[in-house]
Amino acid sequence: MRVVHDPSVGWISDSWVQEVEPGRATFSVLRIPLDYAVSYRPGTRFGPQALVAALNELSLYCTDKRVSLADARFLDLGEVDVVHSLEETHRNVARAAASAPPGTSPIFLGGDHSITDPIVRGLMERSSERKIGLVVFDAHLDSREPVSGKEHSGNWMHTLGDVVDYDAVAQLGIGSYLYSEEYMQRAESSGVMVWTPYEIRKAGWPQVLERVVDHVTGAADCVYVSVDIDCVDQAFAPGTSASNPSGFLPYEVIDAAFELSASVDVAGFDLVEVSPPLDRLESTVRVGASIVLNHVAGVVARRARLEQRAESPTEEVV
Ligand SMILES: [Mn+2]
Repeated sequence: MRVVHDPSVGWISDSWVQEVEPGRATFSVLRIPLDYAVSYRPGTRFGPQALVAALNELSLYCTDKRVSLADARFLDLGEVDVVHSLEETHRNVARAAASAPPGTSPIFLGGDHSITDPIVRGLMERSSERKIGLVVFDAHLDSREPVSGKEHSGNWMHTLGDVVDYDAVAQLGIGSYLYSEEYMQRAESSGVMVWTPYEIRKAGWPQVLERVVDHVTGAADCVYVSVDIDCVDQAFAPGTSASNPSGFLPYEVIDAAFELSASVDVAGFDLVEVSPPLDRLESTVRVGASIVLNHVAGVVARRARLEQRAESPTEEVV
């Protein structure tokens, strides 16, 4: 069945462009259909196309935050070339991230979580003068030691340690009964700020996000945001390789994506681990698409606030 859109609403599907339009908030979108670095069940190679299809069913208005995305444009950078060698594929990812057009805010649609390592390296090359911190939403620490010949998506946080300062990293959503005490201690003693869903609910989201932003921006100039959809509870996001009970509710991550991007300079954003073959009623991919758009809405809101401040510098804009 073909959905007929009311043209007066304004849809994401009408906002995909081939060139940067001056004056517009433009997001460069790169699709990375990779799934053979996944640690458990494959299928994320179908994530990017499903996410784009889900995005195309959405309008350009964020009702929750009353933010219009009418001026947002999505520069389609296409798909990264995924080849049999993971090393070569990662090189392609890094190259593509490094060449995201200046002035655009890059969004990466995965794909398994192994892509975050080469993306961050590529973005560091793209703007080498700025130090990048990380805010990661994930049920997993992804800090395992790489095992030769068994490279998988569970060690990118470990491998990024040679270029990222862990004092500028926060991981939100780590699940219970997935790691030993030693893993948590190692993460926290290396400088990473770790929050479990339970701890966040006890402390309150606004307070936690404030502390996360303080932590990360205290040691970095800008922030890369990575969202592994398995941070969302398996009741809402079953379509992922390693789904989890006791994860976040969808709206918690959807809202946090907005609040973060509205308050800090985001160097790039990824949404990974959506696996359509494991999904049910497209619920996982729709949660993922909403998270992506709330990130977009946050960037648009921050940009509008900065422009307003530039126009009336004497006024205090909160
Ligand atoms: Mn994960």
